[in-house]
Amino acid sequence: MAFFGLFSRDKKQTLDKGLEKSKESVLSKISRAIVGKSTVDDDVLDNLEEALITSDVGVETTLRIIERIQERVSRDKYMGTSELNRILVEETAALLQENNAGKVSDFSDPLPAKPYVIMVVGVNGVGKTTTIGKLAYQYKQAGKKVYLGAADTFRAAAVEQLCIWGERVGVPVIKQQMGADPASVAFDTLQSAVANDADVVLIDTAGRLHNKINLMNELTKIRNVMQKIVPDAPHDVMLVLDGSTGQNAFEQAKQFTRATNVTSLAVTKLDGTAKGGVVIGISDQFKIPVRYIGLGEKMTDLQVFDREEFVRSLLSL
Ligand SMILES: Nc1nc2c(ncn2[C@@H]2O[C@H](COP(=O)(O)OP(=O)(O)OP(=O)(O)O)[C@@H](O)[C@H]2O)c(=O)[nH]1
Ligand SMILES: [Mg+2]
Repeated sequence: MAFFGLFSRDKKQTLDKGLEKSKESVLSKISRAIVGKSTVDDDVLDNLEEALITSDVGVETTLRIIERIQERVSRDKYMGTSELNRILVEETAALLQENNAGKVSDFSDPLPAKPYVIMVVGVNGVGKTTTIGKLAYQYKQAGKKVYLGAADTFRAAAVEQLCIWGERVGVPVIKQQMGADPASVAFDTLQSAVANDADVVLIDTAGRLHNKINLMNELTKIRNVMQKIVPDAPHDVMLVLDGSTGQNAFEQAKQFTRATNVTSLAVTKLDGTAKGGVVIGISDQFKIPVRYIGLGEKMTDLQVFDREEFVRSLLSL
């Protein structure tokens, strides 16, 4: 079987490198789970359960994985521990596949609307602006015309930061002064995008969860105002989560998806953390698909999330 058929070598190397710390951590826990054991017995499964939970996979998802492994072990009572890793990878990948059918999309795929409007949301510092910069780069590389909207008007530095990304990637940024009405910036952005025949619009927003009601009201207002220009905008509301916060990212996803209509997820900062297992839990537990993962600060450090590749990279010996 060609697992890496559609997946270039480069991409796989970036993924492996980005997940290095998480992989080291989870595999050392798994090897401790089986030390001194030749067959997969209840002790081994208990230890494996602990290894996955402490690797931020989350309790519910871990129990689902263990249950699947148990089922296989009950069919093969003398299953050796040497087979455990292969079975873990297979069952975890199958679990995620079950939950989120559909193919992995790519930046060069045709978009379902023009302009296709993506509103990016999430709490402070999770990587919204950086993810927008990386997405702009990828879409541009794929030959699409991109517009950015600086609707985070909360801080002057926020507008500036998006403008730096715009210059770096070579795409226009629509902005107003700090403190301006974010909905008005979004309106301007869509107007320019439509007038200039843009393919993709990415709207940056401020993330202040300490004032949740205001934040949600602001997002609703941005949405309503955009619809005056593009009636079905936003086509995607992308929630950005900081993967290095582990279970906290999970909690944020729960809260946000309850409060606003999120349609996709991006999990950032998976490089330099040992908590990458959280992506498995998030991908299993939320009906909303994880679409992108962030593996560093550079514009090339973003990947379309491929469940099977991710599981293989993180969990394979
Ligand atoms: N290592 C690493 N750093 C990242 C990644 N994504 C973002 N960052 C860094 O995280 C920090 C915050 O990123 P921003 O993009 O400014 O986050 P934000 O959500 O826009 O933050 P606010 O605008 O303050 O709400 C920056 O220093 C980024 O370089 C990633 O995938 N890996
Ligand atoms: Mg920002």
